Amino acid sequence: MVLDPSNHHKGALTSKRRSRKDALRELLSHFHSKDQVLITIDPDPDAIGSALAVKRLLWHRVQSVTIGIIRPIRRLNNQTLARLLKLPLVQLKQCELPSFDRYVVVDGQPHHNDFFRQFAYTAVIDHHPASSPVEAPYVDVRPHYGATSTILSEYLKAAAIKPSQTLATALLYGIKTDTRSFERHTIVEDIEAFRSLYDAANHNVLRKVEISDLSIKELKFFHKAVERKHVVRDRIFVHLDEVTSADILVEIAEFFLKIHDISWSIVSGIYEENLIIVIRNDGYRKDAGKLVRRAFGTIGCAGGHSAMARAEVPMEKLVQAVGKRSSAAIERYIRKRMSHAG
Ligand SMILES: [Mn+2]
Repeated sequence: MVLDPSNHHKGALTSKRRSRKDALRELLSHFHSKDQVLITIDPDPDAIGSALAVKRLLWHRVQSVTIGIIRPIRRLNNQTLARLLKLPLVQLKQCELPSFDRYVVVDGQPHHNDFFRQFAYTAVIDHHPASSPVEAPYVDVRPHYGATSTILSEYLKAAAIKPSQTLATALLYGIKTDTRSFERHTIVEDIEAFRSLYDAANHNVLRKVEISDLSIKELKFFHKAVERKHVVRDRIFVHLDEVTSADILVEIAEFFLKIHDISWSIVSGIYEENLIIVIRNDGYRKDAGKLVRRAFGTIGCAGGHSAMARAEVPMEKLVQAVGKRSSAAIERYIRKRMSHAG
């Protein structure tokens, strides 16, 4: 069955509440006390929060619940979340999968990847659009929701479960990341769930998670950036040669914008044989996107918004245009293109 509460009982609140209770009852009816349950997730914050909520819903109702992640957690923020909250996540390996009695997927659907595809799921709870029909005994897909964590918060409420601090923190972070703090794809249910979780969450942990963007290895790029920077009026330029990820360019560009009389920061580096140029400005009467398109649109791909933009130029083309590959030459080229463009 496909459950979409927005289409049912649109009238009275009581009937809406009953429908959520019905959904909960139906979900739980598919699980038995002897079951060993595996929840599979692609570990982003929304999926992690949702999986923890399902584990809580099934607590004392089944033999065991394992949360299996189908790939290692890459984002440092999410690694911090898992470490600080000591989350019980198990890395699944394709070659040695133990067998379980029931399988659940949250914040994803069976056809989303090959790993999911191999399981006969008992329950699918998700907020992505159902691009192809989902076959499972219990399906709750609500594409209009900002986060699956919101959907699971409603199940917890229907079950009269007060989430623990760990669960509330994970769900809150799931809602925050998927809605980008309510800047996109948000409905009133997401805000309601956020509000109801807020007091129970650990905001110190949340803050540390949200600012954990750097690894100790990346500090050397800050060092290099501070030493190599060129300031031209209210613009700061730096070229960092080869970098280990494009994200570090964003971190440094945002860091330089903290300098009070700097309005623009232009940080570049080479990643996977592309020159990547990251631009940030203070957003006042400026258009970084337009500037970067004018400066680099003909030689590579370039685009962005008024306060943030990015360009990527294949090194082959760059070397043709610059004549050589030296740091100084590349930096000079970027400065020249930027000043000609505006
Ligand atoms: Mn999600």
